[in-house]
Amino acid sequence: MAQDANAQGKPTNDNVVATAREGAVAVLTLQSGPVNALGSGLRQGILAAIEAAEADPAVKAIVLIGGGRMFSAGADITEFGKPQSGIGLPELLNRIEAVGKPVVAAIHGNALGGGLETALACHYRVAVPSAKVGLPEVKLGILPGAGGTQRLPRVVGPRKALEVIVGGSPIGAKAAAGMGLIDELAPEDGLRAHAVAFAERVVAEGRPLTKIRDRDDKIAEGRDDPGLFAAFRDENSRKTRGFEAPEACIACIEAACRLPFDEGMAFERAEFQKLVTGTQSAAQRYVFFAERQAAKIPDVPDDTPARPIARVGVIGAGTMGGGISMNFLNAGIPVTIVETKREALDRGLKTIRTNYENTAKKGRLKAEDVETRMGLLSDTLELERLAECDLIIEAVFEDMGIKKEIFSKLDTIAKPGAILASNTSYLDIDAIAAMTHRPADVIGMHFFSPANVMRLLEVVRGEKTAKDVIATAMQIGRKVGKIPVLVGVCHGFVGNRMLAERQREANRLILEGVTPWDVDRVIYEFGLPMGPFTMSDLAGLDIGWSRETNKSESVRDLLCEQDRRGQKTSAGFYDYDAKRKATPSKVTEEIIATVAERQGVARKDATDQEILERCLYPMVNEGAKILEEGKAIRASDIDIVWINGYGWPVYRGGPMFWADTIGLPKVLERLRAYQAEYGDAFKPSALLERLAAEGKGFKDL
Ligand code: TC6
Repeated sequence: MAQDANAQGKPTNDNVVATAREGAVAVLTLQSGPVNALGSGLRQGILAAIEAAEADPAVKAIVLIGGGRMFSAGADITEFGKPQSGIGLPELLNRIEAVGKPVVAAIHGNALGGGLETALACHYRVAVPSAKVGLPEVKLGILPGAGGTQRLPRVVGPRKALEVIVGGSPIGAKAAAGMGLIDELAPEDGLRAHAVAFAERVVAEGRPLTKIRDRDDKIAEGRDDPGLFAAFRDENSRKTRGFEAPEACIACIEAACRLPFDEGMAFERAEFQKLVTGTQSAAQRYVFFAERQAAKIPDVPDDTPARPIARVGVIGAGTMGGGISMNFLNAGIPVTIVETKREALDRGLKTIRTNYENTAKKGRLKAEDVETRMGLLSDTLELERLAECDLIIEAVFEDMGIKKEIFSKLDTIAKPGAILASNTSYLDIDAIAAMTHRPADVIGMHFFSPANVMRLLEVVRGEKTAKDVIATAMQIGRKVGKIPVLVGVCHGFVGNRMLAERQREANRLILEGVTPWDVDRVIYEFGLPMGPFTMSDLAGLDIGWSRETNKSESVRDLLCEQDRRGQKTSAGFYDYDAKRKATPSKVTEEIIATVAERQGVARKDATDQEILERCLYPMVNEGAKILEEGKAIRASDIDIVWINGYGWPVYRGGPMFWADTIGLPKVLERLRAYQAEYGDAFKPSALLERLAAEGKGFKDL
C-alpha cells in the first residue's frame, strides 16, 4: 500500500506518521501538512503505525497527536467524488477503536470533521485549551460519515449533538471538556508530555478501554423524548431551507438513538453516500475551495508587502459609512469618521452606538466592549483630520461630481502612501483616481449593505492601482472578516452589473402581467433570500430617483410619486404592516397595468421555469462577458461574489457553477430562444458560445 501511495505522488506511510517511544507509550505523530487532511496516504500511515504499536509487546498505550499546526482538519475534501484508495476512514476508525491497548488522542489547533471522528474513535481525548473541535461537514453538504453522527450523541447526548453537527460550528476545547467530549485539558505548551503522562496513568490504574460505541446512557434522552427532533427541525427550518445535508444529519442522530451501533453506522453510511454523490455537496465543496482561490491574484503574489494600516478614515456617516466603520472598530482598528454637517454626524454616531447596544442586549457583545469600540471612533467635520489616516474610504452619495471633488481634496490632505478608496457601487474608479496626483494609491472597496454584516468586499482594481495597494486592501478586508474578491472597473463591477440584468428582466416580466409576487416567489423558492421586488422595497425605491428628473415612466417612478418608496414608507411594491410583514398590493398591480398599457406591452403568461430562466440566464451570460473582458479573474470569483453579497444559495454553488450543472448548451439554447422573442438583451456572449461548442463549462477555464 505504501508503494501504491508513493506511485500516486503521495507521501509514504513512513513519513506521514512518525512513531516515537516514550517509555511504554508509542507516540504517533501525524505529519501530513498543512492540515493533516486524512487522505489515503495518511489513513494507510495511521493504520500501519497503529498495527505496529499494537503488535509491539513493549508498547502499553498509544498517543495519537498532530504535528504542525493542528491535529487534523478531517477527510481530504479533494478525494470526495473519486474512487476510494486503500482503507476508508470509517473502517480505519473502527480498527483504532478495537485496538487492545488504550489509544489517547492529543489535540491542538483543530480537530474537525474526520479529525474529531478519529479522536472519538480513540479511548480517551486530551486537548489544549486553545484547541477547536467540531463536525463542520454539513457546511460541505455532507455529514460526519465516519461514525461522527453515531459516536458524538453517545458522548454529549442528542440535543448537543444536533447543535454541533447541524450547526457545524467548531467549539473551544474548554466547552468541549464541559460536555465530556474532552477528558482532560493539557497545558498550552505541554500537550505531548501531558498526553503521555495521561496514557501512563490509564495503564497504571488499569482503567478500562472505554469505547464510545458501547455507551448508551446519553442517547436515552433521544429515545425518551423523540419530540426533541421535531422541535429542532422546526426551530432551524429557516436556516436549513433548501439544504439536504441538515435533514440527513438529524435523521442519523435519530438513528443513533434508535438503532444498535452497527446498524446506526450502516444508516449513516447510506445517508453519507447519497449526499456525497449529489449536486449540493459538489457545489458546497466547490465553494470551499473557491473562497480560498479568491484570495490568490496571479500578478500580486502572496508575499507582496502590504502597507501598514493603523488608522482608517471614513467619509460619510450614513448607512454605508457607519457600517463600514464598524468593521474596523470591531477589529480594534481606530476610525476617524467625517461628515459635512453636525446633525448627520450625530445621527450616524447614534446609529453605530445603537447597533452595538442591540448586539450587547442579545448577549453577543459585552457591555464594556461597546465602550471600547466607540472609544476607537473619532468624529469630525473637517476633512483635514484625515491626514492621520493610512486608509481613507469615501462612502458618500453616488454622484461622480461629489466623488471627484472629494478625491481632489484628499490628494492635498492625505499623507504620502495613504490608500484612497471609494465605496462606489457603480462608478469609474479610474475617473476618480484621475482627480489625484497619485492614481496608484486609489482603489475601490465596495462593501455590501448592511456593511457590518455582509461578508463580500469587491476590491476594484483601477488601471493604475499599485500592487501593494491591492495586497493591502485584500489583506485588511480579510482582517476585518470579509471575503474580498478582486474585480475590474466596469459599470456595477461584478455583482451589481449582473444584478442589473435580473432587474431588467424582472421589470419586463411584470409589465407582461406576471405579478411581482410571483417573480419574488420563484426567486425565493430557487433559494435566494428574497426576490427582486422585495429587495427593491428593502433598499428603498427612491435610490437615485427624484421628482424633478424622473418622468412618471416606469412602475418605480409611479410608486415613488405616490410615496410608495419601500419598507421605510410602509408601502412600495408591497404593502407593509407595523411588523413589516409584506402583502401584495392592488395599487401596485394597477400601476403596473397602466404602465404596460402606455408602453404597449402585450400581456402574457409565463411559467415558473420561464420566470427563472429569464431572470437568471442573462446574469450567467453577463458573468461570461465579465470573464471575457477580464473584469473577474475566474468564474469561481463571480460565484463567491454572488454567494456572499446577494445570498445566492451556496448549495447551488453560484451562478456560474449552476450554469455548468445545467449544461452550457442548454443555457445557450434558451438564451437564443429568448433573444429571438425579446431581442439582444439575451444575445449570448462569445465565451458562452465557445464553451458550449467545445462541450466545456466555466469550470474548465
Ligand atoms: C470530513 O472530514 C468528512 C468525514 C467523513 C468521511 C467519511 N481537505 O483553510 P486554510 C487546504 S469533511 C483538503 O487556508 P486555515 C486548504 O484548501 C472535512 N484540503 O487554513 C488550503 O489549501 P491551499 C471536514 C484542505 O489555517 C490549506 O489546506 N473538515 C482541508 O485558514 C490550508 O487551509 C472541514 O470542513 C481538507 N479537509 O484554516 C475543515 N482543509 O493552501 C476544512 C484545508 O492550497 N478546513 N485544506 O489554499 C478548514 O476549515 C480550515 O482549513 C481550517 C484551517 C480551519 C482547518
